[in-house]
Amino acid sequence: MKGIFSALLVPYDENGNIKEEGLRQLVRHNIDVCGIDGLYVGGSTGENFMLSTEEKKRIFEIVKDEAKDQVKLIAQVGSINLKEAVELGKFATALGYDSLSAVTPFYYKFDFSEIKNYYDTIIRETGNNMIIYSIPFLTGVNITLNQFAELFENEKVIGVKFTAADFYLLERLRKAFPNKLIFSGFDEMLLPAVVSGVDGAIGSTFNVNGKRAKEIFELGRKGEIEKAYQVQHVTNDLIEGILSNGLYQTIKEILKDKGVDAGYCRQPMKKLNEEGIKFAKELSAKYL
Ligand code: HMN
Repeated sequence: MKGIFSALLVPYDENGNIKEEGLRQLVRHNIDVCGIDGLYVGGSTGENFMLSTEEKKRIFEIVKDEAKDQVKLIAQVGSINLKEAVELGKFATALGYDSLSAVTPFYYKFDFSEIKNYYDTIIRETGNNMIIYSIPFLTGVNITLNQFAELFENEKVIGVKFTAADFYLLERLRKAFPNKLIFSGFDEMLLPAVVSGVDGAIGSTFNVNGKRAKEIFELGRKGEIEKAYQVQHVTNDLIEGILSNGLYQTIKEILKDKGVDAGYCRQPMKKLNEEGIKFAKELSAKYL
């Protein structure tokens, strides 16, 4: 459970339905072309929080069926409907997912005892391992070092997906919990995270830029910082372009350029206009 994990995109057709064949192609592209170590399924990148329970299940099913045991699979099952999270967790566990992950419950201001109960419930009901998904800039939920310590007391909480630029907290976590898995979540800060000792990274841009991410990860771990930064600089030129044009839409357009039927984003996310598509194709030609 270490290394570079793509936060899997999901291709949707013009009506927002899952493009099953495109999803299978994308799984293959990640494994065969990008050479990633694992897939994080059902995350923000999969547009998960806009889907029905049945759609989320279908995605878990297709991905497992296509990837088999070739790479590690993490199922993000978090939902502020705790019953749904448990149902999805049981489903993914039965399919053979290596671990679950769940976003911190958001929207309402849940207190820490409620957050802890949410994780303990999913773990108790599913029996699977759990990776806390912490992404404060989207959820507004900040977990302190002491609160992480309380969550980590449950031995089934094997780690955290840490999507934040708080390198002080990251350092404190690394020192305090050498045996828990820490995955960084911002692809543009991969190298600083690797230097801070993360075990891996989970990111959206790895769906197209997985090879460079692996290089950064491996060079960084060997202490070859200068070389690693060269790769991070090119990566960030690409990411800067992607972010300026529309994150998931642009990655999907790049994937189409590479022959993957990556479809569109689901509404309310908008489509790229002609100019945006052209720009994505230029990024694809220049960087990938
Ligand atoms: C997920 O839940 O799908 C991902 O793990 C999220 C991941 O951390 C990405 N964050 C978001 O998309 C909000 C990053 O890969 C991000 O897309 C990238 O660093 C560009 O900012």
